[in-house]
Amino acid sequence: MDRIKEGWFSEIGELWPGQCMSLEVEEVLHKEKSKFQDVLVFKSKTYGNVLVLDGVIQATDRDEFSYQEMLAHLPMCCHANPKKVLVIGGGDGGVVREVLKHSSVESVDQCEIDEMVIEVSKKYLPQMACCFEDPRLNLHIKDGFEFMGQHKGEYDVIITDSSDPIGPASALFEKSYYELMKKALKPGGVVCSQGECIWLHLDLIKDMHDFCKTLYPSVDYAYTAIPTYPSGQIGFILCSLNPDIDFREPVRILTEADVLKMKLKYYNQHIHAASFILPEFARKKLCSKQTV
Ligand code: JA2
Repeated sequence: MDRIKEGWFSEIGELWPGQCMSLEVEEVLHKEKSKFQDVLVFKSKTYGNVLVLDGVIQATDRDEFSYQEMLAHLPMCCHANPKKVLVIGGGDGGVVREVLKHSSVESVDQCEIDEMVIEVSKKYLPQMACCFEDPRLNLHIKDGFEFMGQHKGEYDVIITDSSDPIGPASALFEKSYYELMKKALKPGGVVCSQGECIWLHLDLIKDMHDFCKTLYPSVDYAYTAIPTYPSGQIGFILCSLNPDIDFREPVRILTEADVLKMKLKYYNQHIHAASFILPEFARKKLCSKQTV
């Protein structure tokens, strides 16, 4: 399907029926089918370079920091001393870039299924793919679900930076994956996953929130504003085996000096707390007992 017409890319998809985001295209930089998906990178008129997988926008130069910083720093700041971190997916490199800004981190395993995503990101999204040579990073080109099953009690923080539940990432939205993550965590560990959007996927979020609560004593949901994801928002599901954790109150507060030193453009201690405050329709749904 050709998604570029008359110089505009349109993100048409069954997960957001009846609506789409369009970006004006200056130049197509890369178009290829990988083993897993269609990979497209184009230079847009006003959002910099854009990575698209199977017709779905994954990252743009202009607004990626909103998603990458929140997905990384929400869980990292809720752990007292995160040393060993696992990132599933995230082949653009942005989340690893953020994780490595924490000086407590000794090693990061990253497991990305599609090597082509990493290769095109190194070439066309260098501000994201800037840390693949870091000696603390161990890169695995593998299926994330399988990788998770092979690691037990190893990680302080596990971050799942996945595309949507249709396509190669679908298994990462299932209960069995959250069971495997639970086993892969160290005591007191924290997980944080791409959690879709309350305007479009509240049923899916409710379902995940419910099954997470059967597995973990602490579960919460936060979200961020990002213009190029459907409906302009995307959320994060946080879980921990530590029953005393309050995700809304980070155990490590980044000072203004930290924020400056880490070159953060979105995350700070105030947005951390604010990101968990849901509008009433979503708060009510996630609090309610029924699973409908
Ligand atoms: N972007 C990615 C990724 C995994 C690999 C490379 C880029 C994302 N996960 C987040 C996508 C959010 C999708 C919103 N419709």
